[in-house]
Amino acid sequence: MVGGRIHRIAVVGRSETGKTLLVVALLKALSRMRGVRVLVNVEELRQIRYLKVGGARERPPVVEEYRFQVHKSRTDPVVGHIVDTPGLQEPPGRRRECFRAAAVTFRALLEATAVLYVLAPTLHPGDQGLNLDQELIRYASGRRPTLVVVNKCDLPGAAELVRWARRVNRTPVRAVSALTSEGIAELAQLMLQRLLRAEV
Ligand SMILES: Nc1nc2c(ncn2[C@@H]2O[C@H](COP(=O)(O)OP(=O)(O)O)[C@@H](O)[C@H]2O)c(=O)[nH]1
Ligand SMILES: [Mg+2]
Repeated sequence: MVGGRIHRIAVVGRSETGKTLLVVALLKALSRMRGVRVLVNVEELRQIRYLKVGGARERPPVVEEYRFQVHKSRTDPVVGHIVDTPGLQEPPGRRRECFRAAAVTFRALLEATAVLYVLAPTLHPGDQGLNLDQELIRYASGRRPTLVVVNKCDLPGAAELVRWARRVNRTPVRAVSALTSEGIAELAQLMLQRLLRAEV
């Protein structure tokens, strides 16, 4: 194991940016990579997609962790956990649930060894919430390797959001679509390189 520890990659961002669908897409991409073993099977991924994508507000805010191993050699697998967070909910519907979701998300952020920060073009420059995103990206990237992901690149406004994200922070920014899989294989590879420092 590199450094003998488990790598915890927290997937953080506002609700409805597609974090859960992105986690499913990344796990699928990882499972197709040689030397990577994902401890969630295709049927379970289907279930996660069916049960957990969309409608976040109806569920109790908890984190879900998915494990994978990168085998650079037989004897020293790198162990990674992808931590799907409930996210920062808005607009505040049920306040209690929102605060709980935020608390759970912040705890995952604090415990993470690396961060995938997810934005989506349903948010847009000028949107007040982007100030919070920017603060959180700055906070995360000052302490641990961080990648900014602009999800939903199949929707209009993604290119503008990528330009905004590149202007306001120094971490790498990647545009992907968890829905169409565009950019997902490359993101999975980059995640192993930059967040785990484990190339396969
Ligand atoms: N068009 C499009 N929709 C997406 C994409 N990723 C997720 N979604 C949709 O966005 C909504 C929220 O997704 P979800 O994964 O639950 O977001 P989360 O709250 O951040 O976990 C769902 O309706 C998804 O189908 C994408 O890449 N493109
Ligand atoms: Mg979710």
